[in-house]
Amino acid sequence: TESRIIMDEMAVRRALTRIAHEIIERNSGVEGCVLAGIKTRGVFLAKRLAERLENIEGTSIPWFELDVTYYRDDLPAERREAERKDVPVDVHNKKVILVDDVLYTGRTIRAAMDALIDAGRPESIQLAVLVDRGHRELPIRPDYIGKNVPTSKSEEIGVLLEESDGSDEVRILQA
Ligand code: 3GP
Ligand code: 5GP
Ligand code: MG
Repeated sequence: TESRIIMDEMAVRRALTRIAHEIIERNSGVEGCVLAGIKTRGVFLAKRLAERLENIEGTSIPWFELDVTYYRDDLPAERREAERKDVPVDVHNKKVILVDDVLYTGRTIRAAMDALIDAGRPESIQLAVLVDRGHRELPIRPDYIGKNVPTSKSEEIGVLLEESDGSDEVRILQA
């Protein structure tokens, strides 16, 4: 399979730094903001954004891991029930910023919004993604985007992060 690097370590780092500044500008600071990292790699990105926001603003910002398996519309009911996890942070009246590595159909984000709304009533929900690869199947759009990568449906975005893969790199893979 063919593959090509579209973001190297510096590009990933700069994108996250830019997004941190955009979050601060959009929200006039970070008061009342909470980051929710979606399952595997979104969690590492949320943690990194929280560190940047804290460095820039000088106040700590809560972040937590969100597992949306229970809320997906494409799993059998008995499997979903087993996967139900609690949201560990009070999201009521908070500005919750969802963080994921790749945005594709939008179904994961829809599920994440369900999980949050079940857990409380956020003041608002925003979305930050490292890569937007297009092909939405729902009316969902990100507020903060690391890189827009137009793809065909047969292509895939490979995301490597230091925490899980030993280095930072984003590739486009032709299946
Ligand atoms: P992540 O660890 O980068 O978040 O579930 C294991 C991985 O597979 C997760 O990646 C998840 O986002 C990813 N994944 C789940 N559904 C799809 C899909 O439809 N397409 C692709 N390419 N990856 C998916
Ligand atoms: P969705 O289709 O719901 O937007 O994406 C489903 C999940 O799969 C999300 O967590 C998203 O990050 C991940 N995903 C979708 N497409 C890709 C891809 O091409 N590469 C990677 N690494 N993850 C993807
Ligand atoms: Mg993901």
